[in-house]
Amino acid sequence: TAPSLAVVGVTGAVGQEFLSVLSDRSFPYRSIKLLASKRSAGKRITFEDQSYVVEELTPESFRGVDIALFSAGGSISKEFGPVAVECGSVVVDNSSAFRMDENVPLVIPEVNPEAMAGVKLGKGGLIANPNCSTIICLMAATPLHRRAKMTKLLKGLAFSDLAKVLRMVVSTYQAASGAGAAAMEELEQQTREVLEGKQPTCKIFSQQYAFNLFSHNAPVLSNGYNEEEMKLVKETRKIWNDMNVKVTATCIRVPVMRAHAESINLQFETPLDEDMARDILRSAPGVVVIDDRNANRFPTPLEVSNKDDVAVGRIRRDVSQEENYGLDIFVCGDQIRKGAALNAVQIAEMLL
Ligand code: 2RA
Repeated sequence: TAPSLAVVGVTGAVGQEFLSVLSDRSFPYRSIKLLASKRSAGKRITFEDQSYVVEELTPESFRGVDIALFSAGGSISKEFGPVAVECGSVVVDNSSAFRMDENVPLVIPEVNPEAMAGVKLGKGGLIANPNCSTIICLMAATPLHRRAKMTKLLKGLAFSDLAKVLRMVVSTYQAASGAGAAAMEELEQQTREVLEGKQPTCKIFSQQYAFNLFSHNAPVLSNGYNEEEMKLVKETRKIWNDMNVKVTATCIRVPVMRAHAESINLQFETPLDEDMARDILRSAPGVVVIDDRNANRFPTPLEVSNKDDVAVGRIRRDVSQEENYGLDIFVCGDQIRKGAALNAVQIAEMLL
């Protein structure tokens, strides 16, 4: 029988996208519970032509729930995730609460589905959704990291010649949606205010966002990186199961509504030329290549917004590195969809 579902944080940007994605993909369910804070309880939401009343999240909410999709912040996940697992639910958590827990799989279905092999419906379990900038980055970088090995094997080179990414340098250009619906509203409001010559209203961010950009608003750590950058470093190593890969990142918040853009530089263990890279990306799941040099047409946030696929372009050999040992690419992906809700629903689909 179809699973019973619960969506925790249903009134947020990702919560709403969970519903859109579940419907778009005709996810099978026998019942669905829409859960949110006391403040949102009582609201009515129409989902698939049915009217539902949002219920207040309580420890009893998960009785009889097979799959619970969480996107209500780390503290809610920490408080209610284990309660849901105790009730026998499988939790797919979009927060950062459990991502680095060694017992919790951190999964991008197109990248490391094997990581969640131990989680079964009916037994209870917890799977973490990676951070949006990690998902968008690895959707493009992994096929190159992994398929580079296949390429070598296809050419019959020795197993020991296997290629892999030794070092990845990522610069992100992150959309307002990553800071929530209120940040998207603030960007829109500030843009109007600035155009009308008014003082911009700054509530979510401490500085003007419209016609500006700034270092990501996540707290800065003692090593000078912010939490968003260290998520990319740590989550990549966990997802690739490679504690030696060198990753560094600079995460920037830019005045774009809901799609992240990322410039990625890759250094390989053995050569991978740009034509091979382009071919690999063309056949990579969940990836579309937009790489038209003559027309100067490459991925843009607007073009990927509300779409499932991550777009890759600017595929070129890194001229600062030895012949074909380095590659530069530019990636755009919808932060709310593939960066959060779609990835989580795809994880849920793997439980069916
Ligand atoms: C951001 N990655 O874009 C965060 C949201 N999860 O700020």
